[in-house]
Amino acid sequence: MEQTPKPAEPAKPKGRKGLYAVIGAVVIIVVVVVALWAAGLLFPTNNTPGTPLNVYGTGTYTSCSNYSNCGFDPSPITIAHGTKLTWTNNSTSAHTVTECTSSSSSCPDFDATALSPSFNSGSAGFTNGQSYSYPFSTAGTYYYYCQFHPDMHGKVIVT
Ligand SMILES: [Cu+2]
Repeated sequence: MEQTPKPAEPAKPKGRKGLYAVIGAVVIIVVVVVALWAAGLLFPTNNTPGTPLNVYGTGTYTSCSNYSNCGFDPSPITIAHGTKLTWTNNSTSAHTVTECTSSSSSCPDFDATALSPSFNSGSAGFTNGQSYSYPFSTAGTYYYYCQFHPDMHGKVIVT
């Protein structure tokens, strides 16, 4: 009987071990993405409001001092990690939410601009009716201030 040559089998990708590694990697990626999504850390720029924080102010700010005629309320605030805070400007001036040193007595201090803050609403600030949100994923105590009115300062305790 004549033997017909078998067509060459397609090359196996990388064997079963390689396949399992790929499947494992895909599963891990899916789990991480779902976990981040559940924690609200994915798509942080969406419009879902977080825990509200009032940025208030009256007058000309020439004598702006926290807890009298301008500031962040409530402060301090205690939240669970994974919670997003949303600061809303209800005053007539622009303000910033800018992380600063971890010492309450020196926050804000005059070196705060050198800190490379981990959260910062931006040097342009946000104006009346606008909001700035930041999701806090890591437990700790955070301090922040307003770059325009350094007497405005706040504290966030993340558990
Ligand atoms: Cu301000």
